[in-house]
Amino acid sequence: MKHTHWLRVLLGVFLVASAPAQIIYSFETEDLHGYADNEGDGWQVFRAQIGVTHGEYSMGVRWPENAGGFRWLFGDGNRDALLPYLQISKKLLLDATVPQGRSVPWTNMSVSLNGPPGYGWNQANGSVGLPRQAGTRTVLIDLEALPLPDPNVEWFQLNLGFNAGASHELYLDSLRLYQPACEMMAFTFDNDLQGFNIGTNQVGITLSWVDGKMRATSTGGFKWLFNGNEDGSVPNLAAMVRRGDLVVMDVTVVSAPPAGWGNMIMAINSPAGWGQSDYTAEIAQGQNTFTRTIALDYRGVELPDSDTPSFCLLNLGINSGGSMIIDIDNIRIYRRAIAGDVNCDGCVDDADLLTVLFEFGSTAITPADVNNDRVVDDADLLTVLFNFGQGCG
Ligand SMILES: [Ca+2]
Ligand SMILES: [Ca+2]
Ligand SMILES: [Ca+2]
Repeated sequence: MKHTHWLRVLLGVFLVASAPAQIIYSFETEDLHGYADNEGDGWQVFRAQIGVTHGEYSMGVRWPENAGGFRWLFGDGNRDALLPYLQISKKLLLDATVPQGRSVPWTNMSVSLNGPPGYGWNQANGSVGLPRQAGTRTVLIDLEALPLPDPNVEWFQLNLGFNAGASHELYLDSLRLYQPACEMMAFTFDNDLQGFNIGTNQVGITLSWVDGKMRATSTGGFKWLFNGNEDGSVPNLAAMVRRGDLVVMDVTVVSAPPAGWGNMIMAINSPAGWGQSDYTAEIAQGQNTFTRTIALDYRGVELPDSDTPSFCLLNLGINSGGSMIIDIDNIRIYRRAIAGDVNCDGCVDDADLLTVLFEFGSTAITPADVNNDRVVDDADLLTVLFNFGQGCG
């Protein structure tokens, strides 16, 4: 008996080797947490094995043939599967994969929380950019501005509204909590613009330092916010971007573009080349002014091959339908997950081991539950031990 138990534990360690913790929805069940339905409108929502980043399945979403457009997918309303997570964090991450051969001009997602009368329909301001081209990208869903219901509410849903400018196909997995512990802070704009400028040939854009933030005032269209000359920028930026996947920042829409849309891309410029990301984040929508955290996934771009290249710059490209003013603050790099790195400091060591030991037996939602099965036990301990030393030194 004991033998098979340990064998199962060991297999578990290998299966979850790169799983990030604190996953809300993994899309393993047939009903996909309620999102699976078929109303005969040409949309297909199905359990799939493409773009799997946790477990064995993902959720496939296919737009009707030859048509873009918008559709809501409603969650199953299982309060206890959702609310305890949002009580910890209202910032979420979701992996979204576009299969080979697909691309669309634009695509994004609206998000709402929904409960019984008294709570009702609460929709986040603005939309979240989704990947347009083949590959897996992680998107950040910021629901901080939305209230949570009374914990005893009868049902509680997270609804996702998918939109695209042409027929699209996406595979979603690992809806999980954003972990502030994984942030490496790069630009806080405490005293100045930290090297950001508009270059010499651009017109219709100004940058200014306002109250510890970087303010971009654009007349509209596409503009670069350059991160200085080759000797500029943050000294340890290269080391950070080499250990991360996402650039995260707080964006305030001070004055919304009259045409109702604004978005952002990025490029990491180093001796390795101009590494421009193919992911587009939405930053403004409608006539609303609001603040939220956005993320730009830069997987796939050329990164410097050492922590101390001669230069490493983070350039941001903003685009809007007409004049727009935004404030940018707290640009940080979100660390890539290392299996067993419970405290997300980039190294699997005693601190991670001690956290698992101190929380042993806990059934709480905690990073110490490395394999995300809602109990901290020997499987989590073994993952830490098997990966001991990873990322250190
Ligand atoms: Ca899954
Ligand atoms: Ca650690
Ligand atoms: Ca566990």
